[in-house]
Amino acid sequence: MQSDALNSKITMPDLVSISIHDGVAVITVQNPPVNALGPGVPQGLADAFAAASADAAVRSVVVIGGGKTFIAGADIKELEAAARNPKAGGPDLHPLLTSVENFPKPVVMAIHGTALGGGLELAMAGHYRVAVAEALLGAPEANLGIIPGAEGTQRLPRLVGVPAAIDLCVSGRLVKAPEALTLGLIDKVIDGDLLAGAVAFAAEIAGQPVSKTCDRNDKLGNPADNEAAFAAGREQAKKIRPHQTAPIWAIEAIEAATKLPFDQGCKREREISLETLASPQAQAMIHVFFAERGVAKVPGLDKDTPSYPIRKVGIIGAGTMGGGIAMAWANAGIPVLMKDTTQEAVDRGIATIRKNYQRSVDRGRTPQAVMDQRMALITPQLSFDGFEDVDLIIEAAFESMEVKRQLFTEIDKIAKKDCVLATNTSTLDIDEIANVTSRPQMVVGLHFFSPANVMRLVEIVRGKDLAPQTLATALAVARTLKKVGVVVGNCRGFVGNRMMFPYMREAQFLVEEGALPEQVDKALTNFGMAMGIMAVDDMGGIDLLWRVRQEYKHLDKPGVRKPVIHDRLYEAGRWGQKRSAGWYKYDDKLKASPDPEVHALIEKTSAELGFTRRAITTEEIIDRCLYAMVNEGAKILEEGHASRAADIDVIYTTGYGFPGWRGGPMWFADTVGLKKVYERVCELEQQFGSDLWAPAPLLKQLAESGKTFAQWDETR
Ligand code: 3H9
Repeated sequence: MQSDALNSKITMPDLVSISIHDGVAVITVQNPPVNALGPGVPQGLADAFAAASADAAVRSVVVIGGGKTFIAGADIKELEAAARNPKAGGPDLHPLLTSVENFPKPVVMAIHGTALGGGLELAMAGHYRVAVAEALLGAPEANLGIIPGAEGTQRLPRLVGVPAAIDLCVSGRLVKAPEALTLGLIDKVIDGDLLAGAVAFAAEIAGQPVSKTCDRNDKLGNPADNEAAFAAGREQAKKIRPHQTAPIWAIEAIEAATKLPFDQGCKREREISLETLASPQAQAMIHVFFAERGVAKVPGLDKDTPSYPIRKVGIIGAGTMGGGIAMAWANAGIPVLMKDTTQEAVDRGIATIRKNYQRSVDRGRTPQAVMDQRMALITPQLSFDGFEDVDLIIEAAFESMEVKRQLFTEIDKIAKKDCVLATNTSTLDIDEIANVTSRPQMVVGLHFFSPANVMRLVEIVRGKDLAPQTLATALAVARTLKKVGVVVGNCRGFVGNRMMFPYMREAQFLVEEGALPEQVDKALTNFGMAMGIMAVDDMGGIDLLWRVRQEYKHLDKPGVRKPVIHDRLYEAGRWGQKRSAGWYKYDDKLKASPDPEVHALIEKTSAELGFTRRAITTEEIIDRCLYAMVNEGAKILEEGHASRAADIDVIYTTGYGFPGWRGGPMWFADTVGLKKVYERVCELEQQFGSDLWAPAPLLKQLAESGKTFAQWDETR
C-alpha cells in the first residue's frame, strides 16, 4: 500500500521517500552509491518522520536503505570541507537523532549492506534494529582520524557495554549481524526479504511502549571495571593505531558516557568531535580515503572500457611472491595453476601456502572448510600444462631480465590469443619484456607487495604499447583481489621502489657517517613508519637488493657517492632475516636486536671511506630520508610516471608502511610547507652535491609559487 498524500509532503523525494504498508511507514533513503547522510538526507529524514508522525494510520516506522546498502555514514565530503574550515563546524545530526529517539511510535532500523559511522549512529537512535545476516555494522571513524561524533560514543556503550564499545571504536572493525546480535547492537537477524521481515517486526511491536537507547544505562558498568577497560583500550590503541589521536579521543568520549548524563555526554562528545575533525590527522586520513578511491580514475582511460574476464590464472614461480599471489586469487575464489621448475620448489611453495592458511585457521580467522576450498583452487605443477586455457598469466620468477625474456617468449607461444600476460617485476623494464612477445599491448606489470595475500597495493605498470582493455583488466584484477591498484609509468623501480632507492641510500649514508641502524630505524618508527628501513631491508633480503644493484651497475655514474656498507653486509653473508643476521641479529622468533658485530663492520667501513663518525640528529635522519623520497616523487610527477601526488601517497600508505595519519609522503611535504622542504633540499644539495640532491623542478616551481602538491593535483 502506498500513501500518495504522505509522499507529497516530502521535500526531498529523490533522497528520502515514504510509503505505508499495513500501518507501518517505510522510510527509504536513496542516496547512491552508499546512502551517505549528505546534504538533504537528514532534512529528508526529518520531513519523513514529521509526515509519519502526523498520520494517525501510521503505528510504527521502518527506516531502510534503497539499493545495495543501509547508510554508510556521514558524507565524508562534508567532513573534508569541515576539516579544512573547522570554524564552520561539522555536520550536526543531533536534532535528527533526538527526534528519531523521541518519536512516539516504534522505529525499526532495517539494515543490509553496511551501517557505518553516522549510519550506525542513526540506527542506534531508533528503538529497534534488525538486519540481514550478511549486513556489516561498525564505527570506522578512527580510519578517518575522527570519532563517532553523532552521539555514537554515547549510545554504543549503552547497547553493547563499555569494553565492546571501546573495541569497536578503537579498532574500527566491522561486525556481521550475528555478532552484532550477540553484542546487543541489533535485536534480530532477518532471514529472507529484509523489508518484509522488518515490516512484520514493526507491525508486531506497534502500539507497545518503546525503550530509548539514551535511557538504557544498565550496560554502562561500574567505575572500577571501566577504569580497567579504558586502560586496556588505550593499550590496544597504542598497539594497533600507534601515534593516532582519534581512538584515544573516542575512549575519552566513551568515558564521558559512563560519567555524565546522556545530554552532557553528548555535549562533551561534540567538543571532542570538532577537535578531532580539525586535526591534521583527520585531514590526512580523509585525504587518503579519497585518494584510495581516486586511483581507479585513470586519466585518459574511459571508465567504460571493457576488460577481459578472468576466470582462471596461471602463475609462474612458487616462491614467496608466486605463493602469495596464488593465495590472493584463491581467496577471491578463482582457480590458479602455480608452476615452478623443480619438485622441491613446488613442494616448498605449497607447504608455505598451507602453513599460512593453517595459521589463520588456528587463530580462528578462517574456517577449516574455507581453507580446504582455497587449497583445492591451487594446482601446483612443473609444466605449462593447462596454461593454454588461462585468462591471465602472472610471472613471479627470478628478478633477471634474461630469465623474464625467456619466459615471456615461451608463454607467448602457449597462451591463448586473449590471455593477458603480466610480470611481477619490481624494477625491470616492462617494454623490454613486452617486446619479446607478439602481443606487447597485452603485457602489463602487476607489481605485488610481499606478502602478496595480505598487502593491499598493486602497482599496475603501463608500458608504451599497453592497450586500454589490458589496463582496464589490470584495474579489475586489483578490484577482484580487493587490492588498491595504482597505475604507474615504466621507469626504474616504478614509483614505490624508485622513491625507496634514495630513501634507503640516505639511510645508509647516515650509517656510514655516524648513525647506527637502530637509531635510523627508531627515528623512522617514531615518525610513524610501520617499520624502519633497515628492518625492511633485512626482511626483504640484503641479497635481493644487492642483485638489483648488479642489474643496474652499468648506470652508476662514476664519481658519485654510493653506499658501501650494504655491499659489506652482503659480502659478510648477512643477508637479513633469512640468515638471522643483517643490519640486526635475529633470534629464532625473528626478534631483532642490535649487533655489536654490525657496529664494528660499520665503524670499519666509515674509516675505510674516510669519515670521522659524528653525532647524527633525529631531525637530520628524517629530513634526509623523507626529503630524498619526496624530491624523487616530484620528479616522478613531472615525468608523468604517476598521475597525481595523491597516487604516490596511496602507494606509500598501502605498500610501504607510510603512516596514513600523515597522509603519505607528498601530503606530508605539503603539511611541512613546500617552501621549507625545497630550501632544505637546496641545503642538502650544497652539502652533498647535485647528483644526489638536485631539487626537482616541480618542487622548486610549487615552492616558489606558494602552492602544494594537492593543488597541483587539482590541475590534473
Ligand atoms: C561518519 O559517519 C562521521 C560521524 O560519526 C559523525 C558525523 C558528525 N561519504 O568505497 P567504495 C563514496 S564518518 C561520501 O568504492 P565499496 C566513495 O568515495 C563516515 N562518499 O565502495 C566512492 O565514490 P567514487 C563513516 C562516500 O562498495 C563511492 O562512494 N563511514 C562515503 O567498495 C563508492 O565507495 C565510513 O567511513 C561516505 N561516507 O565500499 C564508510 N562512503 O565512486 C566509508 C563511500 O566517486 N565507506 N563513498 O570514488 C566505505 O568504507 C566504503 O565506501 C563502503 C562501500 C564499505 C561503504
